Amino acid sequence: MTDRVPAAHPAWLPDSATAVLADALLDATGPLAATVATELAAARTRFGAPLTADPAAARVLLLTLDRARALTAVPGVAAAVTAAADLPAEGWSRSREEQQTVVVGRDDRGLLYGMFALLRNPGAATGVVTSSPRHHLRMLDHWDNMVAHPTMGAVERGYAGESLFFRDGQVRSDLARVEAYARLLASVGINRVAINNVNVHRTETDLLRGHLRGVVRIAEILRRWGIRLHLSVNFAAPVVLGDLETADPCAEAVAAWWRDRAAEIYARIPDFGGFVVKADSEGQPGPFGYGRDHADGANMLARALAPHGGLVHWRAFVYDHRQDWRDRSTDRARAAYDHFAPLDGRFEPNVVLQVKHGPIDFQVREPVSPVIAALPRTRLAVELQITQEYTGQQQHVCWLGDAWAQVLRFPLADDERTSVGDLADGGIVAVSNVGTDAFWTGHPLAQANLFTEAALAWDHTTDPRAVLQEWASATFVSPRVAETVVDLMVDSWQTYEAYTAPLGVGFMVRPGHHYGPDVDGYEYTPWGTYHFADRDGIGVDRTVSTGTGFTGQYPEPWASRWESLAECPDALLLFFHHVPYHHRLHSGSTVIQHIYDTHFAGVERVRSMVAEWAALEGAVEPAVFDRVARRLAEQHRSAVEWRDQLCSYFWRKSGVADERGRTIHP
Ligand code: GCV
Repeated sequence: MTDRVPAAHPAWLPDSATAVLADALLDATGPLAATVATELAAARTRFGAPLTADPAAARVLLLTLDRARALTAVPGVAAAVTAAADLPAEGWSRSREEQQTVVVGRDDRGLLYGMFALLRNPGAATGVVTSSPRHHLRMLDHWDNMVAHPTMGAVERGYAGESLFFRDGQVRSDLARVEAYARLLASVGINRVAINNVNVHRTETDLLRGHLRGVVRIAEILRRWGIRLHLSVNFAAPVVLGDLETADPCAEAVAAWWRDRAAEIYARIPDFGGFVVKADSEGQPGPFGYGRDHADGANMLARALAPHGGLVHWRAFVYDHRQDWRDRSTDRARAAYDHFAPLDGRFEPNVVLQVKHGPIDFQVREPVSPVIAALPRTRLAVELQITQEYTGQQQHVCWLGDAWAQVLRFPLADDERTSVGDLADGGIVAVSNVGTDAFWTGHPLAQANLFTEAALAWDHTTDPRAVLQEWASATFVSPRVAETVVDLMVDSWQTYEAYTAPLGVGFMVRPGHHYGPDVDGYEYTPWGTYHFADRDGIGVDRTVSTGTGFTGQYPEPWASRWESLAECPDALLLFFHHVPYHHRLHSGSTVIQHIYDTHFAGVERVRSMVAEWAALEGAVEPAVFDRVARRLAEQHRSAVEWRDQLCSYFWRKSGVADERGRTIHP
């Protein structure tokens, strides 16, 4: 038996899965009922099952709650109705008996999600199950450019081909792939997509107006799958597009300009989601240029969108990217809190502050961002990165489910019960890892990251490893293949961390593209990303007592725990403290020995991953087998490079030999 990852559909929804819909009966209201009907029609065309009009005889019943209530005499319906009645919007229930499966959506969107859950797992056990989202905003951000950027390409930090939406400065004329993508996203419950890069260059600035016709075409497709479209906007758009001489958020002409844009957009896209804004960050324009603050900027845009029901996602990723590396008191980790915490309470209700999960930038390991607990009167979304910028760029297997679950479950608030996920009342946003690549994500196994992120955005308390299992079983028909894939992936984040970034230190990557090791690559640059390794030790002192004071931005108990060298967990040690190489970790090892041991162990683990995959030859479709095998070979090569460079670097710096006498290049 072979497995396949088809290009036109996500691997977890092969055409064969839709067979279950061939003899299904639909009775539903709402705009998305038409989409469900199309799925049924496609399944019938393909599998040719007879159509039954008798609900009692249909093997599968797909109902919205309002319709289901009239059918409670049909076996299974009453149980599903009872289960669905108390669910929030977008939820669904499923009752399954030997002969019949009933899916009831709380609304049409819930029905769509309930239908896809059935497709993903057509052999689910009998009984009643329900599912409903903890987050109503489940959004993907695309960092797609309309014109390929000279250094960043068509998709900034994209590792899966070109943009699905744009080509040569235009919205693509053929959007068939966008339709398949929207279906893919609906199948895992994503309900909002920002289609363009937060770094908004000249051509993309005109998506608001000159390219609006194309945006409308994309929005129409997404709408069919329950997805609202958002645009990233250039804060200086009124100037860039040549209409005004200022983009001052407090100038009435500027506010009026944005009101006009909003009105124009909503006239053509009534369910438009809103604007995403990267302002005063890494060279993007913003309110600082006019002596205003971020609340002034965000609120001006929010007021333009409010009459239409739109949102402003205002990013908190604001820091000084022209820092002097000689100045050890300035700490990039502090920046977002210093800028935004004082603004709590000043934002309009339709502003969502979008905060990266860690204080620096999607490193392999960071503590959670203190900003997430610092603005209780502000709607806040947590931003994750599915695209593997710092985690192997979809060349390496690096399943991030454990990492994200740790972040989202982290009890950050000072009551020690409220998790990061609970604090994300503005939803979960993630940077997409998808492009025109035949497998969608470059590395076929990177599809698991998209699948897992969506599951955690739906409910951050979900067990990520169960999600990985579900993805593997839905993707690979053979249980042996699915089992091997899970085994190969389940600790792949920990493995990646082992051979790259020890103990919470970050940015030892090659500058610019961020692939591969370069221990001092960022050490003397203006980007604020330093490790301060010298002959005696390594790490950033971010304590209040002797360092940058960053630990003081956290609520208790975290402020004290991370301030204390004795209590700080090993995994974050070098993020918070500068310590000598011989410092003894909680694990019993020293810092220097830990660096050597983890790097050697990480490479060994990659070697075993290569072997595990090789054993599947013949059991997996050749195109998938080859793509993964080639990438695993690159992962191994790269892991060896990481190991050798880091071990040599720290041996040379410290002069401390490896206790185990392994080969370290002098
Ligand atoms: C879209 C990091 C990335 C940039 C990205 C930025 C952001 O700095 O390297 O490519 O820009 O984050 O999140 O805005």
